[in-house]
Amino acid sequence: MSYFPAVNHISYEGAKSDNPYAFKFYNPDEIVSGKTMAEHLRFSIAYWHTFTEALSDPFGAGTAIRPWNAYTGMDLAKARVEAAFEFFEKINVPYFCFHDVDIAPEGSSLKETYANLDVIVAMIKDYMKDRNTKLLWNTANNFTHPRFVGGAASSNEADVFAYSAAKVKKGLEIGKELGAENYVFWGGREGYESLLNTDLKLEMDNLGRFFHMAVDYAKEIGFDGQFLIEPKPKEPTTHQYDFDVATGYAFLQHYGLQDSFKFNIEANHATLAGHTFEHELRYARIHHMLGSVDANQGDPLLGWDTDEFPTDLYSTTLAMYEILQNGGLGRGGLNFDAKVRRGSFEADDLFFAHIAGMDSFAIGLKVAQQLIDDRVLEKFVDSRYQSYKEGIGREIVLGNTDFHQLEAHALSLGEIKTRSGRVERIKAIINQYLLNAFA
Ligand code: XUL
Ligand code: CO
Repeated sequence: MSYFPAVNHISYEGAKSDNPYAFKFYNPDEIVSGKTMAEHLRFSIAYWHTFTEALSDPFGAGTAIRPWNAYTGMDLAKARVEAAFEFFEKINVPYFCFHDVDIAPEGSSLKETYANLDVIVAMIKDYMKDRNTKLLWNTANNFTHPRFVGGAASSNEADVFAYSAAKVKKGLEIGKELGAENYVFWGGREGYESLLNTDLKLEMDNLGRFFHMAVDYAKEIGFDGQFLIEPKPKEPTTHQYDFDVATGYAFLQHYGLQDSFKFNIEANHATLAGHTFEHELRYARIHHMLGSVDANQGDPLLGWDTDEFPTDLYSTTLAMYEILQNGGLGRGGLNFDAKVRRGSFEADDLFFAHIAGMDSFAIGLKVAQQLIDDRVLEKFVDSRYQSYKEGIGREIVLGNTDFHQLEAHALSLGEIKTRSGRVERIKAIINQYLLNAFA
């Protein structure tokens, strides 16, 4: 049985193609600087958005018309697995990601939830055996059920802390079983609404303890996936503890966890934090903490996490610039933590959306590689910081100066000359590269 009978394997047809079921720029086998596009981009599909999402919003019911909608319970979970693997193969994406509750329904007890998971995990494992699909990461949904009203590891209820630990323990076992390359911790409701009723110190200490126990358990069972924290500044809570990469990195260092974690950086979370996507990628990269990416984009006119498919070429280019400068994503990938709009409710839209995202990152990859090859940004940055390559600047970066010496230098100066930042010139050049990359 086929869930998408009208769609065949999506392949590359080039920039002139008007076939909506074809890639125009993503050519998986094309070599870019020694690696294929597929190897660079390591695309992944988010199970929750593509196979579980009903496309509801706070004011309206779900609109999604899905070929598996006729099923319920475990039959629905199984139908979704069948549909998912058909989709992965047709769209030619090598990885997927899921939360525990995305793949199997919660039972009336934790034991029953485990049993449901075991059935579906066995089915997924079976599907993975003779296909090319791999698990980029899995995670625990410790935020949707009402028990998580006060958080999970940072809940005011110790029983919820324990329950959350049990779900992560099971998640690590599943990750090991399916060969996950990473395991993700997104803070969910790890944060608070009001300081008036919150023991901030206890909550953060508990979060630190929780992560240590997760690291210990992974070691115990030989799960070798990379642990990733996914920062987000707000939503659902007003103050999320993993606000952004800088805050998360300080947290990890404070609790002695910095060697066990990297970051999973989501574009829309970056912009919610008042940063650009590339800022978060850069911050993680320069600290050797860039692990993986949730590829999406926000709506600058809305103040929440809209999880749109990435189509902004400027953003994909600057993101790929950071990823290439990082030497790639290692065990990470570009996971489309993105959903079709509520008005794009047909199953075909799932294909169109992923094609749009994959083509946008393929363009970003090619343009970023050309910018790097021509040292476009490096030339501007080098000349802007020239003053640190000679004279007093060189002494400063070598650590050879103190305030006495610097004061003496300052007193000897006439009027200080500064240089233009040239931002408009740089942006114009990036536009030229964007337009010329496929000319
Ligand atoms: C929520 C979000 C999550 C994480 C995984 O904003 O991004 O879907 O990626 O829990
Ligand atoms: Co995400």
